[in-house]
Amino acid sequence: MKPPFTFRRILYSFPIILYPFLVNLTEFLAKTEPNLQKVILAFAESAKQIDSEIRTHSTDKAGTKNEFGEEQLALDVAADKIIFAELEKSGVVATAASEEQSEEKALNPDGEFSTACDPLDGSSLVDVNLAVGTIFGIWKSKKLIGETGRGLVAAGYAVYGPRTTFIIAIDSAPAEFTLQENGEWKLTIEKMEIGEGKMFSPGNLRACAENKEYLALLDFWAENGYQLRYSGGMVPDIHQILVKGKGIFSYPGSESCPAKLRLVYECAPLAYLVEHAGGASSDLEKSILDQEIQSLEQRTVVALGSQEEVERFEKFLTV
Ligand code: AHM
Ligand code: MG
Repeated sequence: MKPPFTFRRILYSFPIILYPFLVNLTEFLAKTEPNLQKVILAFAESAKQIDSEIRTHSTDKAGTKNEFGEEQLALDVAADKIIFAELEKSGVVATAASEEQSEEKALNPDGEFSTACDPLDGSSLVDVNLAVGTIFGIWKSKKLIGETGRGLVAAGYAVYGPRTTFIIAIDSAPAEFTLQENGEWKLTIEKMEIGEGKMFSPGNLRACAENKEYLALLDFWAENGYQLRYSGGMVPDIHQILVKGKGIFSYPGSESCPAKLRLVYECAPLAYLVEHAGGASSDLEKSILDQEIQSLEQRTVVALGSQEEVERFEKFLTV
């Protein structure tokens, strides 16, 4: 079933000259609780600065490793600094965590929110000039441990591609804003919805050598006329599902190639967006949103996208 015709299609057909008349992010957030607006705008402002860094910064290694022992690019470090400076400036964030740092950072003792982010997801794709992104989740609590994705009050991401876009869901279907030359974010998709459709983004194919169930599912997709769309960046891959309104992203594991995506920085925020668009998420037992955050390093098997495809993922991989 295709997602219903929505206002978003009308926006797509707008000539670029009419963009100045479209709603901007600040106007869109007018009815959102003021302090939550501040956090969202801090991430939106960070995205603008990160976008500019990506366009001009070198892709050199920083000579440091993150919490997970992965080599950091100077860009990873720069993106992380930008976000923490903006969150601190917002004055309403109690605790912030980032994939690039080992511990949660206390920002403002009176703050009412906790945030988690992956400042530059897919940064190894920057040198080949593929799209990358920033992922974030916002909880109304002073800490992240013990929370689940159900406690998110908003989540979003930015995509740095041929265009720079900012996607946000605040207890409603995600909306897309596009960065204009004057620095404004203009609403370009009002409501993103996921229906059913034959498109797949299969991560971690290396796991197939041991995970024969995953191999069988890939065979199913290949033999049944599915369109392969995989970029190597989780953000553009999920964005594609949200914009096209169909498909699945999967990243299971095997003994020697375990699932590597992180619950708090990547999977929970993206599951929130996908589920608010009418899609589903799974860790093979339950919705990603029901998984408790026990540590910031927690990794999880993940499938996100069309409900029927996520069910199929569970059916094939549950043995
Ligand atoms: P990163 O946070 O270190 O950039 O890794 C996350 C990325 C995702 O964007 C992408 O889906 C995945 O890693 C690809 O993984 P693989 O290295 O298995 O291709
Ligand atoms: Mg990442």
